[in-house]
Amino acid sequence: MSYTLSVLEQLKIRDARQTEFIQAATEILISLKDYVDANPQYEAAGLLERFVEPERQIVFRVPWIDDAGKVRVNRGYRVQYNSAIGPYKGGLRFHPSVNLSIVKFLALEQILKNSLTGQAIGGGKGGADFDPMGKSDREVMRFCQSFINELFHHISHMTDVPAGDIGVGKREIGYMFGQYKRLANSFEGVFTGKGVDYGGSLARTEATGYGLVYLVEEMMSQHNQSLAGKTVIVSGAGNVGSHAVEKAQQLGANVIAVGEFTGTIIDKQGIDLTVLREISARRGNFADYVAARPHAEFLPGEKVWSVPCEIALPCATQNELDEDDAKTLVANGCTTVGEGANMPCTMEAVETFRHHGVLFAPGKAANAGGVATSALEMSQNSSRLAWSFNKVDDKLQSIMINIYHNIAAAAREAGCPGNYVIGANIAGFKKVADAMMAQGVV
Ligand code: 2IT
Repeated sequence: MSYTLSVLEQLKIRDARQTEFIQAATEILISLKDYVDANPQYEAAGLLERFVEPERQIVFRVPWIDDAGKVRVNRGYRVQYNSAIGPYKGGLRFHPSVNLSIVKFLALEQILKNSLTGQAIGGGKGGADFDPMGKSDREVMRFCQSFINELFHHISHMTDVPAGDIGVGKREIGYMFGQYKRLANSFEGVFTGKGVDYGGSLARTEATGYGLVYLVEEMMSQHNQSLAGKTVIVSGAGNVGSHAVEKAQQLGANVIAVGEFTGTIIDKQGIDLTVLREISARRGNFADYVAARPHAEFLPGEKVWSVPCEIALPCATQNELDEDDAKTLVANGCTTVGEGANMPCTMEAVETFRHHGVLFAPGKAANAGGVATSALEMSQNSSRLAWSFNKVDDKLQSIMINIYHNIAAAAREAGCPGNYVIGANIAGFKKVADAMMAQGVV
């Protein structure tokens, strides 16, 4: 059996119950198979066995007291997966679904994503099974402070720099940064996604959604197409989804539907972002959209993928788009898909898109704009400068265009032109693998 497949088989036995992690690892290792097998120096150095094993995994108790005075306990995680090319970097997710399998899959993806940005950032990810929904600000603050009381021991601006993800935005980063600063007695850029008044970067909030659209536009332009005039649907009305809608509209696309977990809004005249954001800001019900835009429709409990479109941008969460959804999209004329979330399409869905010649931009390339801009925030913090919105946005745009060309070139070199899944995995892996080779068995 090939070296790569034997490492995958071992992993499947060792971490059999970590389904999301095995899913992500399978996609990556199968993509890397020909490349790794053609470079026997990797096997001689036991490189893949080391690559798939996190450098460190921290699992910890997070006790806190709710507003009724009751003691609550959540489980916190940080997987410090790979530091070959820079300090661990990656978000924290607060969501009831968080477990070690989810954090490991996200951290593994993050290694390759961060490598693709071209910046000096290693891969990590963390979070907790805490649900910020329905909690008061004070409860969220007490939770964040308790979370940092432990995570404090494992992070620093040179070691591991967390950021946001699902359930972790400006409010949570603020509370965590404040507690870290108090314990460390040191004002450091240890988090990204901070408020701009205390070291955050302009355009970080917009970066993931904008970056997704920049990459999709570049991919389309290389196939003599563009977003202008195209119909687009988006899942997820959070930070990534709403900024993807905004940038797609700026580039002249007609965004006709947005889906989230309670249902789907269809607005053929184009989604009104002001209305959508007003509902999000008060954590309201998306059914309210129709009150402000009576010609629109709200389909409770429906996924967005049944709405006919030319471009689909899944920006919500892992495995939100399965094989049946992919078949529906293709049958309805969808020709381009860009993943704004991490692993939103199942492997069968990706295979369906590939089989039908859909242009497909995988998340580790397409949503890298967020973490790329986090690295720009780290640069600004180190130099004690704050760049203008346009400067950051220009850099983001050129990073996304570079990522597209790098993954396209890697796909061509691998003999699979247009297969950006293989391209992204090889291009991201190569830099990390060669750095690991240079640093010896560590
Ligand atoms: O999935 C991601 O890339 C993020 N949640 C952002 C990570 C970061 O460090 O900005």
